[in-house]
Parts: sequence; C-alpha cells; structure tokens
Amino acid sequence: MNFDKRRQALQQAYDALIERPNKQVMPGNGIYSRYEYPVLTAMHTPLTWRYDFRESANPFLMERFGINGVFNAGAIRVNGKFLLIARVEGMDRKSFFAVAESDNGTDHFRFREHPVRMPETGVPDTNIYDMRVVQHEDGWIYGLFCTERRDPVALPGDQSAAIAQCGLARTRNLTDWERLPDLVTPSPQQRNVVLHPEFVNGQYAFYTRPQDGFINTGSGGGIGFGLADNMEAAVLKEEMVIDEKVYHTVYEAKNGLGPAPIKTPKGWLHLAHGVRNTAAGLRYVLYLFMTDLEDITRVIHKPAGYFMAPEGAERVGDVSNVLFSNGWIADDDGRVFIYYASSDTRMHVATSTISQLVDYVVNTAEDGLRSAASVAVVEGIIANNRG
Ligand code: M1P
Repeated sequence: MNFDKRRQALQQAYDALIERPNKQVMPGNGIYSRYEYPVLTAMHTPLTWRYDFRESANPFLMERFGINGVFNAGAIRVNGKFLLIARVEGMDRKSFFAVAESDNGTDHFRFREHPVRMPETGVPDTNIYDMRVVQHEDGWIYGLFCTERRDPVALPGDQSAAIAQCGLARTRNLTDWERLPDLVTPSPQQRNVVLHPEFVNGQYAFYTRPQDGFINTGSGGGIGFGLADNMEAAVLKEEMVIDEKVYHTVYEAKNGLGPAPIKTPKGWLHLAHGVRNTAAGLRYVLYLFMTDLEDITRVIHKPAGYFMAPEGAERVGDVSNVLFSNGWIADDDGRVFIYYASSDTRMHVATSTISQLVDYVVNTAEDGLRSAASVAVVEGIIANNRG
C-alpha cells in the first residue's frame, strides 16, 4: 500500500472508532448500566502522536511511538463537557496524562491535540499515573496522582524497588498545570490519595492509602484520612484509617479510594477498589460505601462484597482480572457517570443515578462475614417475596 493510501486507511479507521455510537447493555441489574464498547482505548490516541506523517522521514508510515493502554482516568465536568484525564501508557511503560472530551459522557471521546505537560518537582518523576481530579471549594481544580521513583537505597541488582508518593498539581483549564510539592504523610508509601472537595474545619482533607512497601501494604493499608493546613506545602501530620482491610472480604489484601466522594442528602458516597489474592493472582473489584455528612470519617453504610467486578472481555488485559476507578461525574440531573478501567488496558463507562446508588448503599445488606449470615440474607429476601 502506498503512503497516501495507508494514511487514508489509518484516518478512516480512526474516525470510525471515534464516531462509533455506544449502546447501553440492557436490562442490567437495576443498580447501574454497562455500555457495549470501551470509551477510550490505545487506538483512541491521536494518530499525530503515534505517526510521523512526513513521507521523507517515515516512508513506511510506521508507528514511531506506540501506546500500550489508556486507563485509570480521572473525570470532571467543565463548561458542559465530560472530561477524562486518562493515564496513557506508552509501549516504553511510561505513563502520562491526556485529556479526552465528550459532549454526552458515553461516546465520541476525543483527545485534545497535546498530552498534559505536567511540570516536575526538583526530584523528577520516573512515572506518573492515576490522577484524581477534584473541583475544590477554594476555586482550584486539583490533580492528585501517583509519582513513582526508584528507591534510592535499592541495591544495584534490584531494579524494581520503588517509592510511590502523592504528586499534587492545580489548574483552571486542565491544560496549564502548576505543580505543587508532593504531599508529605506519615506513611513511607502512598497511592490512591484523594482530596475531599470541601474544607473540613478550614483545612484540606485527604483520603490516603498508607502502606509499607511498593506493592504490599504490610502493616499499613486501608483507606486513611488526614488534614493539611494548605496545599502549597501540604503535610499530613496524622493519618487515621477509616475503612480497613478485613479477613475474607473482597478487600482483604488492600483497598484504596477511587474518585472524590459525591455529596448526597444521606451522606458522602464513596467508590473504592478492593483487592484479594487468588490462585490466579490479585483480583481488583469496585465497592461503594457512605460516610456521615457531619463526621466524614465515619462509615455509615457499606454493602457486602463488590459493586462491580470484571466481566467478559474486561477480565483480560495487561494486568488481568482488574477493575479500577478513579473518576466519576455526578450530573446536575441526578445521573452518575462511572468511569472505570478494565485490566489496566482500557476505559469504560457505566451509568446510574444518585437515587439508585443511594438506595443500593443504604438497602443492601452489610457483610455478615460468615456463610450462615449470607444464607440469612437470602432467606430474608425469599420470605419478603412470599409476602
Ligand atoms: O494493577 C492494578 C492496579 O494496581 C495499583 O493499585 P493499588 O495501588 O491499589 O495496588 C495501581 O498501580 C493501579 O494503577 C493499577 O491499576
């Protein structure tokens, strides 16, 4: 195929992908609806990032920069648009952020022309990923993300020891970012840090995930909480665990908060991921819980088990058997758009409403932590159906 024909074929395939309508999968479970197609994949990244279209420099029109996956996106609604701040991972294993926009939140997501040029601190990031994007009541949009660097005390033979910390940045338009110093916490490793959207007693409130090692939480783990006086040099002097790991649950190995919580009349609605170990490796699922409007560290409702788990094609990818979410959007009309990644590879959407999610969280039985307690729940439903 000659250069021009190949270029045309690439463009046609790309346009068809972006223009493909997405369909709700019916009838669903009454809690949320999945959609037929992912909303973002590696193939959604602009051709101009991947190909050099100068025939003299690239006569075979080959990919010059390959993308491995697009996943773990933060989400926010700005000026009527649904924006995803995706983790784009190149074939070189490095991740960076890029903003994709859609008018309706379920299809036609298109990346902006350039990826995010995130400024660095004095200690350069080796890898940045998983941004939680929060419109704070102070007026700024904050991005909290994991910054990973090689462990400075790692032995030469150990090329995987790393330190994960929470990087902080703020913006007004998601294009120009001001980098702030990394969050300082009592725990040596941090991932999955989230900023609460409102001040708490005049302070900035953070949800954390303290852990001892890069992969293993060790004696740490659970979803933590702490307060900082400011964002320009944010320090959490104390960290308390508000949602801990529990034996024989879907979050027995570790857990972490997803996006910033949504305020509802009944409490703050939280979306998190829970991890357990299996013979096939770690399994990541999503769960919901609710905290008190007055005391935001108090969990008041927590349904048993998972809210969403990998299904069908979602089960397979770069890191299989993983659902992960760090972005959702509560629209003014009560709809909720839940953006989740499957198997560290691609982004999906599920839709629900505040009413449905609150009903699910308040009226689903909590974990009885024993098989007999689960049978009692089923028996209760059977009895109610008999009337
Ligand atoms: O591979 C699954 C996920 O693993 C990590 O999550 P956690 O910090 O809870 O272990 C993160 O690296 C995340 O990006 C990834 O999706």
